[in-house]
Amino acid sequence: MNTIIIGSQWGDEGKGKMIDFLTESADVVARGQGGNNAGHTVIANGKKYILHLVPSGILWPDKLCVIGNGVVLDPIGLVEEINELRGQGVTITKDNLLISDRAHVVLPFHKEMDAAQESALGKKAIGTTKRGIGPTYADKARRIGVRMADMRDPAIFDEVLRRRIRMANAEMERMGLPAMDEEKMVAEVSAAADVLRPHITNTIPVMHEAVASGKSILFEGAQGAYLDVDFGTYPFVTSSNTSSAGACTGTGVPPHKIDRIIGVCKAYTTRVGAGPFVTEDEDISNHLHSMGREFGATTGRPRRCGWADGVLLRFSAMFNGFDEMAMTNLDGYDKCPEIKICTGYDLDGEILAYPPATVDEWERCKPVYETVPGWMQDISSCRSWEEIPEQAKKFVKRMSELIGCPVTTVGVGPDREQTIAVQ
Ligand code: 2SA
Ligand code: GDP
Ligand code: MG
Repeated sequence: MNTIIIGSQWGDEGKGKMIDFLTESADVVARGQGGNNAGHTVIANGKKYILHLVPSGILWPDKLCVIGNGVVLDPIGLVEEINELRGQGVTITKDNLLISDRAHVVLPFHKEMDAAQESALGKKAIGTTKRGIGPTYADKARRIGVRMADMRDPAIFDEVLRRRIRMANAEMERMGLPAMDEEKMVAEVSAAADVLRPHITNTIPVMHEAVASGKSILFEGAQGAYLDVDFGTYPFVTSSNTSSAGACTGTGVPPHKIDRIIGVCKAYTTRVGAGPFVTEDEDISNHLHSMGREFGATTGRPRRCGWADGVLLRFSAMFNGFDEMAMTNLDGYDKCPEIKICTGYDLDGEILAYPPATVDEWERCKPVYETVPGWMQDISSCRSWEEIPEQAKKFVKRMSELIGCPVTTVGVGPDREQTIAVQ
């Protein structure tokens, strides 16, 4: 069974937790896009782990983790992450963590360029994580990128790195930015390359051999569907294909080898960074933040919060091809006497069933809500569908109808055992 897991909203739906939940029955866990802008929280055995580049499968013994060709990889960031995980007792070796030789490398100047573009945009800034993601994918598209394969031979890497840094410094000068210290950058990046070198390989045959021998692969999506550079709230998006198709281009596994696509959604909606958000609501934002919830796992920024959005999820299910949906954070509504569900977008008097294409139109959309009663009780200790209150069950069923695919699990808390199968 080869399964793709995709965030169906704007990221942070709880993919890390769902992936961890499904890893038990998987042999290989692979990432195909994004970089260390991602933050996946997993709480296992009472310990909290936040993963950025390393696939969540690393927390299980005997699982193979693959960072695919579609990922943009910050070598310094990855070494830090590996060291942190090792400090928490996680075993990471060249045998359980493979890195594609085709993955593009995020260099320190990419982060500077990311920050510079954000400040140049002023009020129109995207609200990026400033991890250099956009500039690195731009290098890939401009065909001037550095790839992990270039790291294999230290002498060649030194040459490639210096050439790219000099080009970047010329570009920085044109942008009116100070040049970066070439020697310092070469030393830092080369030190990280020395640590990562044993992990670099052609991961594509590894994936194909896994498929051929009947092993189960879990494709771990990062960010969310509406941050997809093609389908999202462009230009308020990230620079990769966060939707299901990105799993194939990002790992080299062909589409017909995929058996199942699972969307992950929150019972409500969140977004971090700027851009349109039709169901955004100050009351629910304040309510969730007051409980210490909804802060960025990478940057610590408070996430914007809003009501459940059927329009968003219906379209997401369409372009991702969800077979089923895993709904997390149902417990976020425990203290809400009423819950609003958005069933349509009102754009200048016309009710849209799907989101519009431009930010200008998105921003003019008003949510059409239906209101359902809440359950007003703590559901975090529920461990089976029978224990879930009737009003919560009705909410989940209504969401399934609106999305057009079944919600098969609900989350009532961040722990591994707080995921319940819907009956
Ligand atoms: P970027 O840095 O170029 O990818 O930013 C572009 C947009 O993509 C959003 N983005 C994210 N949205 C949600 N979660 C992300 N990961 C972290 C988390 C975020 C954090 O897990 O909480 O800690 O702030 C993530 N990564 C990128 C970003 O907000 C921009 O809207
Ligand atoms: P990801 O990027 O999709 O992996 O999600 P993040 O880890 O960035 O954010 C999801 C947050 O919700 C994390 O703090 C999780 O621990 C938490 N979480 C996931 N599922 C649930 C749930 O069902 N209930 C509660 N209370 N928290 C959850
Ligand atoms: Mg996250």
